[in-house]
Amino acid sequence: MSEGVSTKITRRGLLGATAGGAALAGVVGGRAALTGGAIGAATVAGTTAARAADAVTVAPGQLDEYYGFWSSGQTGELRILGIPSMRELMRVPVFNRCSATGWGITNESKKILTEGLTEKTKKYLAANGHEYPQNGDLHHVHMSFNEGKYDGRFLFMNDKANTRVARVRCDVMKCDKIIEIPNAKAIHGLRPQKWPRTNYVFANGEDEAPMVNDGKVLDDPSQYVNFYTAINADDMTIAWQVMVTGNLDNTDADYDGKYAFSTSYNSEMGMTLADMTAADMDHVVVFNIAEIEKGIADGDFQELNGVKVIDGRKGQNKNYTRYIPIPNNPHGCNMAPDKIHLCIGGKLSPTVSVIDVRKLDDVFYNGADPRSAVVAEPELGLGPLHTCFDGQGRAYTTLFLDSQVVVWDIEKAVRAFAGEAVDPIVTKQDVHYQPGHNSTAEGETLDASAKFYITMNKFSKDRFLNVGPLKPENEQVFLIEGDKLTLVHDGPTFAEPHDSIIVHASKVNPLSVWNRQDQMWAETRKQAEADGVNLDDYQDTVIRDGNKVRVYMSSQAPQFALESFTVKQGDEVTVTVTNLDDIDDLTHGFTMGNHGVAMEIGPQATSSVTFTAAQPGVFWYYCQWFCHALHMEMRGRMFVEPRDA
Ligand code: CUK
Ligand code: CUA
Ligand code: CA
Repeated sequence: MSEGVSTKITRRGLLGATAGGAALAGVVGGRAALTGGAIGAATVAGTTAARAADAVTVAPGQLDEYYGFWSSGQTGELRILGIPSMRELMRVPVFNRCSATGWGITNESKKILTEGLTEKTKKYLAANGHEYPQNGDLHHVHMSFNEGKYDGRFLFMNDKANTRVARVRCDVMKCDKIIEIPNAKAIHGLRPQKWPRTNYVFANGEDEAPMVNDGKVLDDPSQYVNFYTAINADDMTIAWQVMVTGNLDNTDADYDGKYAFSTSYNSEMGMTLADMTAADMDHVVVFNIAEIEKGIADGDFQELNGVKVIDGRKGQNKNYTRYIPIPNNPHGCNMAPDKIHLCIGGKLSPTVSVIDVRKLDDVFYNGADPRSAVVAEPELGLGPLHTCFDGQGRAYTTLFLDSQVVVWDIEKAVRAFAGEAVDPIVTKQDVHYQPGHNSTAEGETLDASAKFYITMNKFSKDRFLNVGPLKPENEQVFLIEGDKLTLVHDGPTFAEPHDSIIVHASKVNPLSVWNRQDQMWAETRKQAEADGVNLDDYQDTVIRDGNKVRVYMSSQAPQFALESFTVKQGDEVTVTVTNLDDIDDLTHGFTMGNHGVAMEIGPQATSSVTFTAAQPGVFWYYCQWFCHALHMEMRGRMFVEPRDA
C-alpha cells in the first residue's frame, strides 16, 4: 500500500464521525489510529502487497478457481463473480425487472413472478396497477447442501421487501421459483439445511405483526408475533412455521440436522429504537427440527393461511424451541465447519457469543440453563456483525464500527472463557470501510478453506473516483497467509451486496445451450401444440383467435423467420420466438419498438411475450443481443391496421 499512515488515520477518523455516530467518533478514531500504525509496520515486515496480489491474479483468458454468488440487496438480483479475480460474470434477475433479459416482461418470467403470490398480495398489487412486486431486497444467497457440502443444484435467496423466497437453477442460472411466505413479514435471514441434505430452507420473518393481520389489531404490540418458516427445498412449498417470541434476524443450521438457530435483536418487542435497544440481553432461538416435525405429525398446530403453525413462543414448555440469552441486539449467526461452534455477532456488544451445539440436548431434555450452551464470549472489538471460517479453527469477524476484521482462534476463546489466560485474537486488519458480511472459500461448508478472505464493506468513501453523492460500496479481497491478511483487491459495487458464497468451480456445471424440452417454456409449448405449431422446427405461423393473435417465429442468425406480421388495433398479441441456433454464446433478442417489450432468447430456448397493439401504424421489432455481423439487419415490422379499416 502506497498510502501513508497519517493519511489513513485522517480518513478513518473522519469516517468514525459520520458512520459511527458523533458519540462514538472519539473511540473509533482513536482505535483506528493505533491499529493503522500497527498494520503499517506488519506490512513492511511481511509479504509485499505486490507479491500477494500475484497470488490472486487471474491472467486474461484464464479462468477463476471459484464461482462467487452475490446478493445485491435492494437491486433485487443475483450476481455471479469469478473468484479470486472479482470479475463480474453475470447478473441473474430475480426480484427485479431486467431490460436485457426481459425478466418481468416475458410470459415465462411473469408466471414465476406471480404464481407464488398470495391472493391478498395480488389484490394489493392490482390496486397499484401491478401484477407482481416491482422491487426486491435480496440479502442472502445460499446453495443447496449434501452432507455439509455444496451440491451445485440450487441457489436460494430472500426478498426482505416483499416477504419472498426464490430459487435459482444452477444448470441454467435462471430463477425457476418464487414464493411469498404467508403470515411472516419481511423474510430476512435465510439458510439451507446442511445435513443430511437440503430438505428445508429456513427463512426468518423480521417484522412483528398481529397473528391475523386484518386491521382488527393495530397499535397493540402485545398481540404481535413473528414466524420462522421451513420451506421444502425440492418443490418450494411451505413445510411448517413456528411462531416465536421476539423478532428474527439471521439464521443458520447445524451439521447434524438436529437444530437451526436464529438471532433476535428485538426480544423486547419494542416498536421504537429506544425500546428495541432497552434490554442488555436479547436471544438466539434454537429450533428442534425433529420435535417440530413430531408436533406437526401429532396435530399440535393451528392452520393459518394454509400453513401448519407450531407455537414455539416463550413459556410453551414444549421441546420445539429454546431461547438462549445473548448480548446485545445480536446480528450474525454462523455455524463453524468444526460442526461444534455457532458464532453469534453481538453488534451492540463487542463480543461474539459461541454456542456449543453438543450442549443443546441438555438444554432441551435435561433442564440445563440455556446459557450453559455458551462456551465462549470473546471481546473482539466494536460492532461485530458476521463471522466466517477457514476450516482451520479460526474465525473472521467483521467489526462494523471499527472498520476492521478480527481473526480469532475459536478453541482459545473457549479456553479463555473457562478461565485460562490466553488471548484468542490472532490479528486485526483494517478494511475500507464498515464491513457487513464476509466470506472465505466454501467457509460455510465442510470444505472451508484458508486461501482468501472477502469483506463486503458498506462504505467506499474516498477509495474511488467520486461519482456523486451516491457512492459505490467496496468489496475487498485479502490473501490469507498464516496469521497475516494482505489486501490484494478493491472492488467497487452497486447497491447493496450483503452476502456472498464462494463455490469451487468443479461443483457448478451450467449448460451452454438450453435443452429444447426445458420446463421453463412448458406452457408456451402446450399452447403451440394446441395451435399445431412445432416449436422444435422452423416457425413462421400467425394464428388468429378472436382478438388474440399468436405469432410464432423461429430465429437463426441473422434473421427472424417472419420479416413482418399484421394485426388489428386493439389485438392482444403474443409473440413466441424460438432460437434454433445450436451454438455456444449465440443469444438472440426480441424488442418491439415503442411497446416496452424485450426478451432474451438463449441458444435453443423459447421465450414469449404478450402485449396489446393499441395504436395503428408500422412498428419495427429487432434483435437486441449482438449476434452476427448482420445483427443490425435482424429486424422486422409489425403492421397494426386501424380498427375501423
Ligand atoms: S444482514 Cu446485511 S450486513 Cu441482511 Cu445479512 Cu448483516
Ligand atoms: Cu440476433 Cu442480434
Ligand atoms: Ca434488543
